[in-house]
Amino acid sequence: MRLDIVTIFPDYFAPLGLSLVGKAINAGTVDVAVHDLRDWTHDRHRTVDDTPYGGGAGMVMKPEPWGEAFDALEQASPLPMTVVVPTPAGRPFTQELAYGLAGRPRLVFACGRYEGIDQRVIDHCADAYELVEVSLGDYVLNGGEVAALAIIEAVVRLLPGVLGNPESLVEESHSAGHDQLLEYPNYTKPPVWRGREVPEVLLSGHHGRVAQWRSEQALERTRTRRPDLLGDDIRDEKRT
Ligand code: 6GU
Repeated sequence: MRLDIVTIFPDYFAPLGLSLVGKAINAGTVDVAVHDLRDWTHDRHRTVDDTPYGGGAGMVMKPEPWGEAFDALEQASPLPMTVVVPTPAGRPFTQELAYGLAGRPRLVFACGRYEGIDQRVIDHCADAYELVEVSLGDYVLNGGEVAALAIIEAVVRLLPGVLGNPESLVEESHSAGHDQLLEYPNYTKPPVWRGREVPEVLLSGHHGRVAQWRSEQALERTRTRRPDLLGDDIRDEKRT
């Protein structure tokens, strides 16, 4: 998979060289290029923003540098582009959307700052490429950079060969975000830590009871933290 990131803060993406994504880059599973939007400006101040038509607070990202950026990226590779615009006004990012993006050959992240990007850039991308506006949730970040990092990590770990143990993907596909339950709590050694004991059932060696306990814990957690993930029937069911 090819990833292009367009931003006025290329340094935000240094962590892509670390951990799992870094390994995927070194293995050649993903090819990442980070681009400074200001490279497509032509004035002395490398201006990327301007005041909003109609008035109001804040600044809007000018269309011209974005247009040149997309033209240049299009020229650089024949792979069809899926443009991902992180914005709190986007569609909610879910595991299902991560799987969808993981199936695309080339993702181009357009990271906006200020009050956003001139709408004509978004409309142009919808016409010329595949466009997905994505939100991480109902809160506001200062720009798309941190959101793009999160989306990239969620997508790259789904690519074939990236996770050490593909079984963990199978388990996840039955868990949160994929219409099931939150994960049960996990424990490791020692059996007592600062007076807190590991639940006895986990030490029992009784696989059937362990599985039963875990599914109860997962259901109870989901009921209290994320009732929206449960159907009305399960949500209202009497606890046993
Ligand atoms: Cl994807 N971008 C920005 N700028 N803010 C956000 C967001 C995305 N998701 C939640 N807040």
